[in-house]
Amino acid sequence: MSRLRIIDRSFLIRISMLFMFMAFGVAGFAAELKIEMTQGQWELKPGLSTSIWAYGGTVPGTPIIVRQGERVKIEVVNRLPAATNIHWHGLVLPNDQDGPFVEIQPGSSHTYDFTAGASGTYWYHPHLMPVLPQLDKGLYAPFIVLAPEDGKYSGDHTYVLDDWYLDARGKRLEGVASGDMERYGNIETVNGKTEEAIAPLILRSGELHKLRFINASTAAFHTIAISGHSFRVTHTDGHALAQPYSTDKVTLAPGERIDVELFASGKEGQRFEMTSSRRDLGIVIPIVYDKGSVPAVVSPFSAPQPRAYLAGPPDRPDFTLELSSAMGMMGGGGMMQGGMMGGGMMSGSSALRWTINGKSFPDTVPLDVAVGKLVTMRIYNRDMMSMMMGHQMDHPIHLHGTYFQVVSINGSAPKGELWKDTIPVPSGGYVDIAFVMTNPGTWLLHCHIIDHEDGGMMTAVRAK
Ligand SMILES: [Cu+2]
Repeated sequence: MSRLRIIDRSFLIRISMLFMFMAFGVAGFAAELKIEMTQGQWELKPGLSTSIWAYGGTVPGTPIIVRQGERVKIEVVNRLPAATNIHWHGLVLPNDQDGPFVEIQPGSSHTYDFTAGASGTYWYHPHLMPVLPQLDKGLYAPFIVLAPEDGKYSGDHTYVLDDWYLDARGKRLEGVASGDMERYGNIETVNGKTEEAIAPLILRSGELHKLRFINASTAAFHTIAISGHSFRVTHTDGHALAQPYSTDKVTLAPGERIDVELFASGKEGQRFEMTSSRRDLGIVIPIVYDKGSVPAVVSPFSAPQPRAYLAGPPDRPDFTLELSSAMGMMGGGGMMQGGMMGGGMMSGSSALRWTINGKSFPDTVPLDVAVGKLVTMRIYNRDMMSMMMGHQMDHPIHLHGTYFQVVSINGSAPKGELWKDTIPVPSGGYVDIAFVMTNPGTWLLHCHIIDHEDGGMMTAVRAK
């Protein structure tokens, strides 16, 4: 088991990342990177450590920061006691680089080799079923593709949100908490730290900072509010908004990312904070004003040209999916090792399974689409059983292989074009999405609440 001195190692990784970026971070050149997946210990705050699986020994794991159009070669070495793989969430890649169908056995390595396309905030995590026991132990990290304008901000900060289900000494608790149907934590972290261990954001009056929020939780939605300021939301899931908007809080479903601008309107010596709506679980990011001020930095963000596939909900979508749940045996093998075991979900030999059009993966019916052709899809969240059990929830649906336009939420078009790769389908409601698969292959569409994904709420999209 790797028990390296995490802080020193983390520092070295960040320095070597910086060197890598300086040496290779130029369009046309390749970024080469080696990531070891190891077991270890991680300090969430002084006096509270827990066992982790991690990319490069840290939580979040080694951040990958490249530029648009840059070739990326990543050798991943599996020093974990289980087979695993990496999915590059949100990146549009050739099918064999996407991850889910790769298996990296313990002791072996695998090299991913692809070109980073559109700029944006992405992330990476395991995608070998069951996903929950791996992602939940800390296997996640940011993947940032820089846009030219990103360098014009006073600072560029990534905040990866997560939750942990631990006892008072930091030991992982198994299954789900009493009364829960998913694995929710009792401690929440930002960038692997909770409470007083969270680093403050240092601002100077007049600066304009870019903040990138990533929700790496397996089930928890996170709402982060800011005091004394507003966020200007510029990107969702890495895609620039046609109509950026201001708000004092943002909510992210599992898998989602939101980029905001933060204008430092405060004064030297003032203090503010960004807090979770579940503040008592530990996420409070102090905002501290440093000495002095700078001339007000103007936003380098410019809204993209319109590129909508559709103006409103389609009359007859190509595909209609209904998200639900059912009691009964899972299809396929090995699916029940996920979050539902040991959490009171088992009832004799049957269990709650999560379904798309009445079936659980791998028995779901694959969706056949043509490469380069527009596909319209309506996704209903009609989970009557969960509603009857007082368990209404949105299902954040993630599509691999491309991104999609959100055409409607409950029949209403969003204000301005909205492009995403993960969309919460509201409880009792529906969303319309439209997309074009640009690369052939078998891709996955699934709920990013990992208990639901492992429990069968997933289907294949076969692009030919
Ligand atoms: Cu779900």
